[in-house]
Amino acid sequence: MGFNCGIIGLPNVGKSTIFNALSGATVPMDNYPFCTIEPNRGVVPVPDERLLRIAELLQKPDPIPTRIEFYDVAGLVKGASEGEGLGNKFLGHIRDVDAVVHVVRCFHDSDVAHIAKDPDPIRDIEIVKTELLLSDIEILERAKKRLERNSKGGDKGAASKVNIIESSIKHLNSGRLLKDLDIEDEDKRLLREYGLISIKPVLYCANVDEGNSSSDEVRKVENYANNEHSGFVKISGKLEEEISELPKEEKKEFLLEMGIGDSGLDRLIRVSYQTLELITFYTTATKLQAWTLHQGASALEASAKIHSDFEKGFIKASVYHYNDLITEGSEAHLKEKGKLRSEGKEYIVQDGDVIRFIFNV
Ligand SMILES: Nc1nc2c(ncn2[C@@H]2O[C@H](COP(=O)(O)OP(=O)(O)O)[C@@H](O)[C@H]2O)c(=O)[nH]1
Ligand SMILES: [Mg+2]
Repeated sequence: MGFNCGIIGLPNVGKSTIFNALSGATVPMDNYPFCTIEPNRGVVPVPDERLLRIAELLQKPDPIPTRIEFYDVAGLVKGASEGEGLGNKFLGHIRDVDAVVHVVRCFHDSDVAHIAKDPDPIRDIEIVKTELLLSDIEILERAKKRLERNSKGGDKGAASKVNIIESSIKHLNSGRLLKDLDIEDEDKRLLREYGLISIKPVLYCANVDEGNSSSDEVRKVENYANNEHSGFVKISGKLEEEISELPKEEKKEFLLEMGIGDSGLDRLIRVSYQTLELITFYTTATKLQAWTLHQGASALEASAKIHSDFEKGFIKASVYHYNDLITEGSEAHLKEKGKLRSEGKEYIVQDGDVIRFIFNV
């Protein structure tokens, strides 16, 4: 399955509006539109300039973009971590996502109810964050009790796990997300087994009034995101929803008129992709196609994305980089200049690699 982002936030902040806008996203990949899995789950193609340039240079029509899934998680209420009705279910759903897109209301509209009269995005962020932290603390407290019992029963590994859990709980109690806890990768892998939420990457999405996108409030959210090492993107949900409902031709015209070449949605999709620490590589064998990998993945893992036969019978990968293709202009020139390399299974795939797998089954 692909990578997915859960859209979360307080009620009435514009989550569903943004999700609906995504379902009509204005990406230039007409043949691969939004695809709905369930009413609140959908897959969007990732806008990719490089893919279009490669298609031009290699004369490969109809390239296939890579995709990312978005999931509109029903609103969170205060007390969710105490397991009250919907709240608990909400937290359960976020446990399944790879990254969290946290929508923050920065728009002003007295017709749309909000939890408090005065808008205060940072307070709103912290209400949601507190529930996530409390939920993680509860999970870890339970795990700790279990491990302590096992430790007494003679399980030698349990004691060191308890240490990791204790420092995690301390970190959470100081109001910080587990994703920023500075521990060894191995220990982080251990933590991942517990279905924790705050260990996931976060992207704050400021939903702003159209035309007033650089207010103090928005800057505060951006700073907050930076301090937390989280992603940030601003978008006007309502405007994007309106654009997404226009017929295709009008959509392009409208974006040009407004001077928005790059729609907020494209940015949202792209930044989500970055937040997930994903990279893109390309294959050109039959069709030109973009594929998604985790940063640091090997050529063998890349081959497995395409076909299990590639993985089983992997011999080598013939690789060049997108930038070199742009510089040299064609694959023939790349070869002449020696920029076409042969790599083995262990090769760490780079964002922008164009790969041909050579395999034997
Ligand atoms: N003025 C304004 N209203 C918005 C914006 N985004 C969403 N809304 C409105 O806010 C209300 C709640 O939006 P919705 O997307 O359902 O919020 P959710 O509860 O977070 O899913 C709806 O009436 C939307 O039309 C925006 O950017 N500006
Ligand atoms: Mg909603």
